[in-house]
Amino acid sequence: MNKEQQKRVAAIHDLSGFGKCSLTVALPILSAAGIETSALPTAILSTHTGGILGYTYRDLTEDMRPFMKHWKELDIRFDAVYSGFLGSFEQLDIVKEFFSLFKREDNLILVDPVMGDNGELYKIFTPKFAKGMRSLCERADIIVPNLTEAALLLGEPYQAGPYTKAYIDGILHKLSQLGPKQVVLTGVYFDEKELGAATFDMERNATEYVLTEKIPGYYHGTGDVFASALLSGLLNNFNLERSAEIAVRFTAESILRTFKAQTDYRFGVNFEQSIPDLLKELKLI
Ligand code: PXL
Repeated sequence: MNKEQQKRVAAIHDLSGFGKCSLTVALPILSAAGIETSALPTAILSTHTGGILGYTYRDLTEDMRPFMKHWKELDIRFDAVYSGFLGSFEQLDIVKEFFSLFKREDNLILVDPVMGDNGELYKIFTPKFAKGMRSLCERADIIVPNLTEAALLLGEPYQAGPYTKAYIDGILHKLSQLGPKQVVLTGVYFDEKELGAATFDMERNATEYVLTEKIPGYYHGTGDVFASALLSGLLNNFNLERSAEIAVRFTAESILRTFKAQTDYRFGVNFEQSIPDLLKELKLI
């Protein structure tokens, strides 16, 4: 690939108008990181579904295949395909088709298997959906689940933390056995002081932990902030471990700013004002 050529991502997520998550997080972060981002919206909601009642939900399943077909006709090539929140079994099938159509030797398929957090499924999902999501993860190069999603993918009961290294290593290995060569697990902590991510690279048989100070409270959309920053690192040619470090730092800084401002935890984190620091970490400025 021509080194001067800008990288391009296909981001397959919902658009939640308020409450920062999915596309309203992925687009600004990837764009700021210098990456062209094409959006394939799976649904349009007034807000995300996490703790906010009365949201509107317009399903866009019918539009997804025509989007995909048009992009293929235009011969658009992607350096990464990045999927997140999917609303139905049919959308899982469509995204699998998308992967088949746009997979290339040298591109990256990243699946964030958005299904739940804190041991609970998000309201719109059923346990059966987890099986479908597992078959999508089988086709990914890299997956980015939290510990709730990891348990759902593996068909195991959720375990609350703090965790042991043996438990986390076991989860990482089992997830990589599903198919992805790289796994990044979020929400990892071994004590109440620190929290972060664990990475596993199957080809190098390498496991790393990236932990940072734990901030009290639960903040919505942080999985999307993390995965978008991780992909920004990978597409700026940082390795898995360094990209995870960049993403942990960016997410933690965004959470800390939100915590200090005492913003409603459901509204998402202030990642926007961490972008200058992200760009420094990415050596873009
Ligand atoms: O951040 C995950 C997410 C994405 N999209 C929608 C959601 C959620 C989590 O609740 O509801 C619509």
